[in-house]
Amino acid sequence: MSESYVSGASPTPFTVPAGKTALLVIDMQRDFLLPGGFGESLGNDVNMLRSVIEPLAALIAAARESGVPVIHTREGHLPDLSDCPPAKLNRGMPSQRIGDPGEFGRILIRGEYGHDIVDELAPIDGETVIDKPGKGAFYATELTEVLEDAGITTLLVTGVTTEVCVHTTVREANDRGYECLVVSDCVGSYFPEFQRVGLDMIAAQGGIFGWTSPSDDVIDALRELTPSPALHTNRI
Ligand code: TIU
Repeated sequence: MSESYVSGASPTPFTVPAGKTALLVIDMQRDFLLPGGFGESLGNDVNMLRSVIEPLAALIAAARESGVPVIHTREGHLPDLSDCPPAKLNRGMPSQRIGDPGEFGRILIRGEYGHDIVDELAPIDGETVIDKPGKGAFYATELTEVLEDAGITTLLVTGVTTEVCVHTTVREANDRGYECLVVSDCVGSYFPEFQRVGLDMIAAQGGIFGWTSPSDDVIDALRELTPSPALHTNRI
């Protein structure tokens, strides 16, 4: 099928066009998901995010099976912090700041163990990994070029955290003309009320920022796409 539908999506059914859809996996990094990383240094209970891993692993597997490219992002900075504005470095009252030595290397620094993606969701050969210094995946990255080169119009958005990097990215994507569906059980927040309201805000007002749906319905739609042999190798 050249397109399929997430029929139960809010606020309306969502079209998944074959060859024009990518799965975006935002910041599923050890520093946010494991104790001892940046998320915990900000005072958060990282266990709140771990429920995302299992459904997201299943969704990533379905995307790969359907020939839908998977694009991963990682939030982090150069070792000399030249890409980290003081406003970000000094914000809040973290027990450890970006660049400080943590349990998994220097916190949110590219190349460190904690900066990389959790083992369960590790990118496979050929998948794009976007390193981003900000909360949004479009700011100061090559994401626009990657999507344009691959002819992507539609994003299935997952990752952490719902109200910070997922929201910022979906808002950036909207202003650039992308259709976004946020997969409700594949995004996570340290705050249950932010999770609920963050998802509601996407689909409110007739889908002001896009659509939401649980992953089961998205996986059903992905399975209805018939991957051509070309699409199977269409990793970006
Ligand atoms: N603190 C928080 O909720 N999130 C971040 O700092 N980064 C992302 O969301 N990736």
